Amino acid sequence: MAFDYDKYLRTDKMPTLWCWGCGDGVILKAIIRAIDRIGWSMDDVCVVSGIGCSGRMSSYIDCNTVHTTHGRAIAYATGIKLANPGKHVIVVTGDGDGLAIGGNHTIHGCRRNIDLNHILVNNFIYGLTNSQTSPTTPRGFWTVTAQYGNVDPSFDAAKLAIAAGATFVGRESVTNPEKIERLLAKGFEHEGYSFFDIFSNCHVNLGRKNKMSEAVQMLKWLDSRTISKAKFDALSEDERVGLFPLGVLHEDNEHTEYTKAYQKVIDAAQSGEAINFEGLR
Ligand SMILES: Cc1ncc(C[n+]2csc(CCOP(=O)(O)OP(=O)(O)O)c2C)c(N)n1
Repeated sequence: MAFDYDKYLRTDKMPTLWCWGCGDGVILKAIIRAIDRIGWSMDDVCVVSGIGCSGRMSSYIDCNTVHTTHGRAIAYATGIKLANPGKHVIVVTGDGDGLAIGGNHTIHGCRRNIDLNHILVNNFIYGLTNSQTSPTTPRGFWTVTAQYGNVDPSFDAAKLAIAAGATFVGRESVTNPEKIERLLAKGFEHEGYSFFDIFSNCHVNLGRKNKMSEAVQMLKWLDSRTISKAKFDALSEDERVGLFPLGVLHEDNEHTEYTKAYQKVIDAAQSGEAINFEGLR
């Protein structure tokens, strides 16, 4: 039987505002299937997003949603999670939203290891505002702010999240929707900061100016840059250049989740006794 997406969607908001063939729709459906797979009640889920094409994600999912300001989704989500530790918070940002203007918030969310599920829709460009360079734009690509070709080195968002302290980090690409679903389901169930670097296609505002104006051309390009973690690990340093491993890249169940740690502050404030830091990792 076909999957009943309508059960989870604000159907009155359809069709979406995304361009035809945009990877954001693939990610939206994968989020819904991952929630369904693990059986979360939509009353217990809050989707928080920033501003950008990807920021529209919160408009379409029928649960508690907050469409916040550019670069600040993690700050809102942190407040929501601290006030409601028993609820499930999913944050959706773009690569500009989550790594440029909001890069600061992303690294500190990771450092705290707060139980947020951060989906970075990585389309390598500022999509909504028509093609400005983002922190993940590959070298040499034309953007409206790098008209001779982008000279900046780019971030590996997953490496950044791991280094900053996220305790679940994975990457998938819209060329394999089912793998995104499985990765999300695994990370959603992880207690701590789960960071998902999801490669997506923006053939309209990135591809068009870089000889990939069709969605399929961009999807082939995504496939040419990605490889399973197992295969990646078997490559030499030189062979790894320009390739991004897919799958679960990092998982650590040792470190204390932030709302659990923060409960000690609440207990201390209520009892008047000093915080007992024992047991915190
Ligand atoms: C404070 C602030 N600065 C700039 C903007 C303009 N702005 C809106 S979305 C965006 C970038 C979107 O790119 P990205 O986050 O990569 O998301 P995408 O649209 O590609 O999904 C910018 C610069 C804004 N809305 N608010």
